[in-house]
Amino acid sequence: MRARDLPPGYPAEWREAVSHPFLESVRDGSLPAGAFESWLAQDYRFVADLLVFQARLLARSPRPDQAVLAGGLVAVEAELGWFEEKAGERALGLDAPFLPATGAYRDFLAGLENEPYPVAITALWALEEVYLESWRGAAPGHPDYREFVEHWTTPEFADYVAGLEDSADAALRDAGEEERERAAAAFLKVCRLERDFWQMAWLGGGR
Ligand code: MP5
Repeated sequence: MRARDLPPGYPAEWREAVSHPFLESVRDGSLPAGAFESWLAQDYRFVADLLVFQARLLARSPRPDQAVLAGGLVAVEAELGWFEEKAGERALGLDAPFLPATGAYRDFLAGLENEPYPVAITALWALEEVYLESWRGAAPGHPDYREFVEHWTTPEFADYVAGLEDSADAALRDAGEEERERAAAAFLKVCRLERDFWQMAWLGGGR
């Protein structure tokens, strides 16, 4: 099993993770302001949790994966600063309480710490691949949101996701059957959490 076989293996779940009215309205500018604000604040919470997850994953990663994971960790910390800056420019608050979909994602990331490495690295690749694909689908994006589309569609971000894919592939190659099954289950769970996250943000806009 290779990481790239997972999306075509679960086409309906993948489609729901990477396409949503939220993203369509980022593209055409019809996004209700409340939906964007809700997404921004909840994603800031998510990224803070992701940083903790990645730090712990780095600590147990094999030597060949350390460069990509250490680079990713630095990027995620910088991303928190970027969120703070963007929220400040728009006078939006980032201190919203955790909504259920964000809390469910937090629990999932925490649970991955007890999963074998191949499962956790596959999940990390999957959630980054979802963002790459989702924001590519929203490109070029309405001017109000273009910098967000650009943030997750740069060649550098695509290279990072490709690096994670290589790490996931190497781990899955050495994994046993049960670990591979758990990795596929984690992929599926990421798809559902991502779908729920878009939906949560969308409903935050009062839809
Ligand atoms: C990512 C994200 C990508 N920011 N939010 C969700 C809900 N899923 C995935 O992570 P990153 O660190 O922003 O590339």
